[in-house]
Amino acid sequence: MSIFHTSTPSVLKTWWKESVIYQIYPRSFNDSDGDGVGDLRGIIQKLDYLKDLGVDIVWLSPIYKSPNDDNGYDISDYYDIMPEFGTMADFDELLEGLHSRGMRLLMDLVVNHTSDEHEWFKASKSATDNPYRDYYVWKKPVNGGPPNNWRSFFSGSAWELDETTGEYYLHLFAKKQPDLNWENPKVREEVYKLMRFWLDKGIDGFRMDVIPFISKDLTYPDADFERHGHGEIYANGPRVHEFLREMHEEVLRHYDIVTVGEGVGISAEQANDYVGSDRKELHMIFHFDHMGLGYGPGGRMDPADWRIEDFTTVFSKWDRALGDRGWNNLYLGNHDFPRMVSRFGNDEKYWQASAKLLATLLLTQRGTPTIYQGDEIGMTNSPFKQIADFRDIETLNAYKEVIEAEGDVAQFIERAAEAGRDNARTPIQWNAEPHGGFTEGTPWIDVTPNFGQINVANQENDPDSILNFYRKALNYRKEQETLVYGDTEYLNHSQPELYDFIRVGGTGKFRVMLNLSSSELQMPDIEEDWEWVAPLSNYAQVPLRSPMRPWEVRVLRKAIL
Ligand code: TEU
Repeated sequence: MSIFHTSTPSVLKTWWKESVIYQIYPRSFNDSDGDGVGDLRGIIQKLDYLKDLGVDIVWLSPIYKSPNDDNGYDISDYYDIMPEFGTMADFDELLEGLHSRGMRLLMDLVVNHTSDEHEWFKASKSATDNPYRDYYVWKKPVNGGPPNNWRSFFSGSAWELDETTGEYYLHLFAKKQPDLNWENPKVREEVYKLMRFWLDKGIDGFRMDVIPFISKDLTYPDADFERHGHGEIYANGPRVHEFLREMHEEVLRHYDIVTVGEGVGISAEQANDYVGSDRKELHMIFHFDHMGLGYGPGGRMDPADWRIEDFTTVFSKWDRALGDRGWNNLYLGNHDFPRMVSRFGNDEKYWQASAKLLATLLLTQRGTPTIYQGDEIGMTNSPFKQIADFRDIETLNAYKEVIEAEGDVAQFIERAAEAGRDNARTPIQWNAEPHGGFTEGTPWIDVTPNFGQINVANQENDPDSILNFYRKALNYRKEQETLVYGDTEYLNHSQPELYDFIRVGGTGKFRVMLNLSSSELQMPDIEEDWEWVAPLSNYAQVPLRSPMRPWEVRVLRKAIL
C-alpha cells in the first residue's frame, strides 16, 4: 500500500478508493429469455458495455432465492439463485466474465431480516420451544397488543401476531421480512458462514443492507419513537459495533475485499465509528442526509421544502466529518429513490446538461462514486398515473392505508409518481425497439415512455451524449489521483446555486464549479492561469470569466510545482 500526500495527514491508497461502483438492479437490467424479468444471462450479455463505460466494481442487488415480496430483499435461501434470474452456473459465469475483464463483484448482503419463507423462520414460528425460535425477535403481547409502537417502513405496526404461538415477531420492513435476532450467537455464525460461502467463490465484497439496524434497543419508551421517527430509533443499537468487529475478525479480515454499509440512520458525527480506518469494521457507508431532502416527518410521501444550500452543505459536512480517518461513498440515487436527474437536476429543458453536471458532482468529490444503472444515459422518472402502474410494496401498502383512511387518492398517486421507488426500477432503455429493447416479452413493470429518445443505442455514437460524457469522465478520473485522494476546500458565495470547491494534493489542483440551477450565474473573480478540463465540460468553451450557463460544469486544473 502506498501513500498519497496532501496538506493534512496522508491518505492510504487502495483499489477500492480508486474504483467506480455501478449498481445493477437485476430485475430491470436486461432480460435474456423473454419472461419480462431481467436475469443473470442478460447481465452477461452487457459486460462489455460495463467495461467500456469504465466501471470497476459491479454491485448486484440481491439475486438469491426469494418469494419477491420486496424484490429479492426478502431472502428464502442464501445459498441458491432466484430461478427467474438463472442458476448457480450462470452466476459463476458472470463472476468469471467480470474478473476476466478486470472488474469486481459486490454482492448485496441482506441479514437484518430474511423472508418468512426461509427454513429458519418456518421452524422458528412452529413452536416456542423450537431450536430456531431465538433466530428471530419474538415477544409476548403487552396489554393484548403489540409490545411497542414501532412502525414498519412499509406501513402498519412493525409487529405481527403469530396465531399459532400467540406471540408477536418483529419486522421493520414487510410482514414477510421477519428480523433476525443478532443477539443469538448462532444467528451470527450462520451469517458468517454464508458470507464465507460467497467470498470463497471469489466475490469481491458486500454491500450491507440496513446494517446499522442489526442491533436494536427494544427498551425505548414509545414517546421516543414518536419524537424521533424510525430511522434513528432502529439504527446504531447498543451492540452494533461489537457485531461488526466480530464479523471483521471472523470473516472480513481474511479476504482482500471491499465493504459498503447502507448507512440509514447514521449521522456524520457517528460515521467514523463505522468506517474509521482504525475501527476494523467497514470501509465505507452511504449516508442518507441528501436523500432525505424534500421528505417531511411522515417520510417520502410527505413533501417538504428544501433549499439548494441544504443539498450542497450535506457534501461538505460529510467530507469534513470523515476527514482522513474514514472514506466516503458518493451517490445521488439508487433503486430506493427517484431518478437523480428528475430529483436534483432538470429533466426537461436542461436534461442533458444537468445529467452531466450530476455525474461530475459524483466523480469529482472525495469518495468512491456509485452510479445507479440508467443514470449514465440520463434516465428520468416515469409518469405513473394510477395505482396499477406501480409494483413496489412500499407504495402499494401506503396506498391501502390511504384507502382505509378515505384519504386523497389523486394526491397520493401524484406524490408516489414523484417520490416512489418504482421510478428507479423501470427497465433500462437499451434502444428504441418495443419495451426499450429490455425484453422480448412483457416487462414486469412498464418501460418509461421516453425510451424512444432516451436510450443507449441513440447515445452510443453521439460524442456529446450523456453516455459518452460518463465514459470520458470515468476515464479522466482514473488518470487524476488528485480527484481521488486530494483534500477538498469549499468556497462560499453569495450565489448558493454555485457549488464551488477545490481539490488539491499530489501534483495537481482542481477547481470544480457547478451551476446547480436553470439560470445564468456570475463567475466569481478567478485567476487566468487555470486550464480548462475538456473531458469534464458540458458546454462549449468560453472565456474563463464569462457567466456560468444553466447547469454548466466548469472544471479547471493547475499543476503544482
Ligand atoms: O433499504 C432500507 C431503507 O431504509 C430505505 O432506503 C428504504 O427503501 C426506504 O427508506 C423505504 O422508505 C434497504 C433496501 O435498499 C431496500 O430496497 C429494501 O426494501 C430494504 O432495505 C429492506 O431490505
